[in-house]
Amino acid sequence: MTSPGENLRINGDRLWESLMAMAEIGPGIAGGNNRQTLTDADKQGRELFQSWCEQAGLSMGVDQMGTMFMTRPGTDPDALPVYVGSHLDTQPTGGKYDGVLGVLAGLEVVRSLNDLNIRTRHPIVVTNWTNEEGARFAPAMLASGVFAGVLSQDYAYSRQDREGKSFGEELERIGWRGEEQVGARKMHAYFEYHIEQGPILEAENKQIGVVTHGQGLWWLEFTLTGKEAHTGSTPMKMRVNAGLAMARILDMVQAVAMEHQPGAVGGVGQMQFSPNSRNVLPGTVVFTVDIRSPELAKLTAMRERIEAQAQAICADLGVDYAMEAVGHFDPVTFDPKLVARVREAAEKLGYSHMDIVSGAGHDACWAAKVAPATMIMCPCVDGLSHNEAEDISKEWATAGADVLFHAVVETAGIVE
Ligand code: HGY
Ligand code: MN
Ligand code: MN
Repeated sequence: MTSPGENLRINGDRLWESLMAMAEIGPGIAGGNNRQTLTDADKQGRELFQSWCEQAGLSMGVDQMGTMFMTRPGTDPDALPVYVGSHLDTQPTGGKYDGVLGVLAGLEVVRSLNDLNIRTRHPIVVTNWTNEEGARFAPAMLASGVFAGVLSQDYAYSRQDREGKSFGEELERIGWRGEEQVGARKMHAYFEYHIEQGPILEAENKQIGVVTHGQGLWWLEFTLTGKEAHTGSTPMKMRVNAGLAMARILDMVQAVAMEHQPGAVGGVGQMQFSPNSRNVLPGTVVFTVDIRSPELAKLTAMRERIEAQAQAICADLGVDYAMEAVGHFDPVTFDPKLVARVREAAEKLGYSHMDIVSGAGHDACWAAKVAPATMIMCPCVDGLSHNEAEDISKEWATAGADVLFHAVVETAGIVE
C-alpha cells in the first residue's frame, strides 16, 4: 500500500520547455544569458514568470525589494507557507540554469500539484529573489539579505552599478518596487534547488546533492591610489604603481588560499583601472577579492592575512590603500530535519545522492537565518557555471525537481 504522494513525479518536459523559454529572454552572445537584475531583460523575465504563475492559479505579492512571492493556498489558513525559490537574474555572461532552475522547478511543483489535484495544509510560495548575483549591484543575495534583516533597505537602495545608477532608482524604473514590507513574511520552511556550479556531483556520478552546509564568504573591495604618469618616459624608480600593487595582492591572495587548503578559495573577478589608458600608469585601481571557506576560522584567518599583507605591499610601493567589505556571510548549516527529508526523498525515488557543501552563495544562506532552510543540487557539465556554456541534462534537472517535489509536499502536508 503506497502512502499518499509516494509516486509523485514532476513533468520533466514541461520544466525543460519553461527553462528554454526563459532562456530566450536576455540572451547572451554565446548561448547563455545576460539578464542582469533590474534591467529591461529582468523586467521581461519577471513578466513571463508572473504570467506562468497566474496561469497556474497563483496569487502574486511583491515586496519593497522587488522580490516576487507567488502563492498557492493551503487548506489551513493559519499554517505558515512553505517557500521554494531562487533567482531569475543572471551574470553578464551567465548560464541558462543558475537560479532559474530553482524558480521554475518551484513552479513545476505547483503545476504538478494542480495536475494531480493535490491539496496541501500549508500554502506553498514560489519565490524569485531580486539581485541574487550581485554582479550589477554588490553584494550578492541583496534582497534575501534585507529580508533576513542582515542588510538595511536604505543600504540596498543606495547600491550603485558602474554607470552610477542606484538599485532603488532602477527598481522604480522597471516598475517592480512592491508595497510589502521586506521580511514581514514568516516561513514554515524554505527549499532552494540549484545546479551545483562545481565538479563534484558529476565526478562522483551522483544525481542529487544533499546540501548540508554553505561556505562563508567575504568580498573585500580594494581601492589603491598611485600616481598617473607616462608609461614610457617615467623612470621605474619614480613610479607610484597601483597596478603593480594590485598584481602583487592578487598573487598573495592565491598563496593565502593555497596555504589554507583544503576547503578554501580566493580570487578576483572584477577590477577597474583609471584612467584605463594604455600609456598611462593607473591613478586608481579598484578590485574585489572574493574569499570563501566552509570553516569560519579559516575564513577569518584568510581575511586577516590578506588585509595585513595588502597594506604592507602598498606601503612598500608608496601606493595609498583603502578597503571596504562589500559582501559577507558566515558559513551556513542547513536545517538537519529538512536535509534528512531531502536525503530520504532521493532514497525513495531511487536517485543516487551524496552530501555536499555549497561552494556558491545562495538566497537560502540568508533564508536559513529566519526559517528552517535547505537546498538540493543537481550536477552541471564539467562543474562549469558563471559561464555561458553552463550546461545540465534534462534528466538531471528532472531528478532534482522530483526530490524537491517530495520534500516540499512532505513539509507542506498532503490533505486527503
Ligand atoms: O557569488 C555567489 O556565490 C553567487 O553566485 N551569487
Ligand atoms: Mn545562483
Ligand atoms: Mn550565480
